[in-house]
Parts: sequence; structure tokens; C-alpha cells
Amino acid sequence: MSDLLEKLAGVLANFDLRGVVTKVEPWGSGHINDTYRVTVDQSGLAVHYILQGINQNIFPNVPKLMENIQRVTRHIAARNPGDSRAALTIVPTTTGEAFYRNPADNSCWRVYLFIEGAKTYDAVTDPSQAYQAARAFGKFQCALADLPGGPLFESIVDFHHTPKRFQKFLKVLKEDKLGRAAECKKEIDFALAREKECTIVVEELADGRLPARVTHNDTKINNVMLDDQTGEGICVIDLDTCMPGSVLYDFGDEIRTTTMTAAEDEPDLSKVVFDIKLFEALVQGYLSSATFLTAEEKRLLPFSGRLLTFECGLRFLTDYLEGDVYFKTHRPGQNLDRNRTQFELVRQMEAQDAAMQALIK
Ligand code: ADP
Ligand code: GN1
Ligand code: MG
Repeated sequence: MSDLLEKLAGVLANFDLRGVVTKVEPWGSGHINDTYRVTVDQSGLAVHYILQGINQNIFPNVPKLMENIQRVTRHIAARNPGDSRAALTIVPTTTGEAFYRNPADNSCWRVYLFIEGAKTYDAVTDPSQAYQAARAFGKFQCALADLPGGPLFESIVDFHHTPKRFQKFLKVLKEDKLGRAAECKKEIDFALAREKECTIVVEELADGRLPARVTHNDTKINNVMLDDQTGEGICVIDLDTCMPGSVLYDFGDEIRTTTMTAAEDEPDLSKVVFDIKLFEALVQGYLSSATFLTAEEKRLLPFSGRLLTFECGLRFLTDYLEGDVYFKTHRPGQNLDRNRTQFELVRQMEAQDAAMQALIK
């Protein structure tokens, strides 16, 4: 038995997996949860599941989090009868719960059916992927427009409140607990020069110029599965941050992760290139399915890319200064590298603002 299988066998025994678990392996490259692919021998057939250890530092209210996910997945599944890959499917525990809490260490676990014949990508390689990803996220927002049962639980309060993110950055910078600020002077100055831009979307949401909608809020490219055969965006995953928000948060994060082919943590900034062709494909894909946008939402689509890329870069910088306490890291300096790619992308988007706006028009 492998170490991982041995370690997680007790947890897995609480889910009805209809066979013998033969393999457990780390899966994907998410920054938040602990994700594994589990292989189960079901009468000679190898069937896969996703097992996730939920990050309770970030999501302390697991029952409410899972209630959100249940509401969203059931709603989308009901709109796509016969298509088992259109939504994530929660595999309940043997006692019928949406997650398992391990009494030994209070860790919380959930299992999803594994979506076969499709993949996530950490970066795009061509415009058709940008089109398909954006189309899928637009469809997802459309589907959630009539989600019954009142507002979703706010799983992370003020998740995209950029001004509050900025205040947190200032506080962490002032403390500079690890003495890392000196090596990021350029990045800190870049951030400080852009404080004014942080307020636009939250102000317009507050005064009603922008509508609040049910949004995903974490629409990075590896949170949508693209079909292996057709390339179509078939399933939006990673639903932990589905809650009230603005479509600009979603589209902005799509721009952030889908308009360059370099990795988010690429140390060589000469490889970080904002590609307007990818942006064009993204816009086309999104507008092909997000047919409900107001004029003001459309107007701000190009700006949302800059805003969300700046916000994410600021979060990486804050986390670096704080000692890498939020995002998973696999090597020293990774959060600073992530920050640098994001700020470089912001710089290029600022330079290409007119071209981006012209494309939306
Ligand atoms: P995190 O919140 O840490 O980003 P995700 O929920 O995005 O975790 O999962 C991490 C990765 O695992 C995804 O990018 C995807 O590649 C893979 N994954 C997650 N759920 C499934 C699923 N149901 N079927 C297949 N792959 C999945
Ligand atoms: C995290 O969970 P994942 O890896 O899809 C983060 C996003 C960031 C992203 C940066 C809950 O997304 O907000 O934009 O990393 N998710 C959470 O890559 O904080
Ligand atoms: Mg993810």
C-alpha cells in the first residue's frame, strides 16, 4: 500500500466508493485545497474520483460552503439533463452528508465524481481554448441567474473588495515581519501608484450602477474543464467562491489567466506577454453566452482585466511579505514571482487599453 493510500484510507472509508481503493495520487495545481485522484476497482473496472481536503483556514464554515456547492451543482445539473459532466457531482458520505469531518484532527473532506475525457490547463496555448473557457464561464453565470433559494452564503467576505485588499497590503507592508520589503521595492512602488483604481467596481456595486449577480469569483483557466475531443468548455469547477459578486470579477480573472501563455509563476518576465488575440477570443467566447450584460458591465470589461490582475498580484505580494501563509508554494520566492508576472501583465494591459476597448466596441 502506498503511503498516501494508507494515510487516506480511513477518510475514504467514509464514502461509498463501491469498490476497493487501489491508488491515491496528488492531483491538479490548485493553490488552496488538497486535491487527490482516487482510483477504485469496481468489479474490474478502474473508476476515478476526486478527493479534496478542504482548506479550513480559508473556508472555516464547511457546512455552509458545501450547502452553496450543493445548490449550485444541483441547479446546473437540472438544467442539463442527461449530461453527467455539465456540473460537479458530490459523492455523499456513507451517512448521506456532503462532506466528512475527521474527528481525529477536525479535517474536512469531500469527494466528487471524476470528470473523464476532459482536462484543465494551467495556461492556454491557443485562442480556441480562450474562447471555449470564456463561453463556459458565461454559460455558468447565465445558468445561475435564476438560482432559487435566496443569496448564496458569502464563503469569503469581501473576497474581491480591492480597496480592502489594498489596506491589508499596507498593513502587512508596514509590519514587514520578515524584512522582505527591501527586495520588492519596485513591486511595492508599482502597487502604491495604483491605489486610486482599486475603488471603481466596489463603488459602482455599492451605488447600484453595477448589478450584483451570482458569480464564480475564481475563474482562472484551470477551473474549467475542456473536452479532450471537441475542446468545448464542459464544466466549471472549483465552486468554493460561488457567491454574490460582479460579472467583472469573473471576466477580469479570465483576462488575467487566459491572455498570456506563460505560467503564473514564470520567473523570466520576457515570457510574460499580453496577447490581444487571446483577449479577442475571450471576448467573443464570453459574449456568445453572457447575453444579459448591462451597458455599464460591458463598458468595464477591459478594465476588469487590469483590476483583477492587479488585485491578484497585490495578494501574491502581500502573501510574500507576510511569509507565504495563504497560497500554497512549492519553492522559495514563488509568490514574488507570481506577483511579478501579474504586475507585468497589468503594465502591458495599461499600454493596450485603447486596443482592448476598441475590441469590446
Ligand atoms: P483548488 O481550490 O485548490 O484550486 P480545485 O477544485 O480547482 O482546487 O481542484 C484542483 C484541480 O483538480 C483542478 O484544477 C482540476 O484539474 C482537478 N479537478 C478538480 N475537480 C475535478 C473533477 N471533478 N474531475 C476531474 N478533475 C478535477
Ligand atoms: C486561488 O483555488 P485556485 O488555485 O483556483 C485563489 C484565487 C486566486 C488564484 C491565483 C479561494 O485559486 O482567488 O486568484 O489562486 N482562490 C482563493 O492563482 O483564494
Ligand atoms: Mg482551482
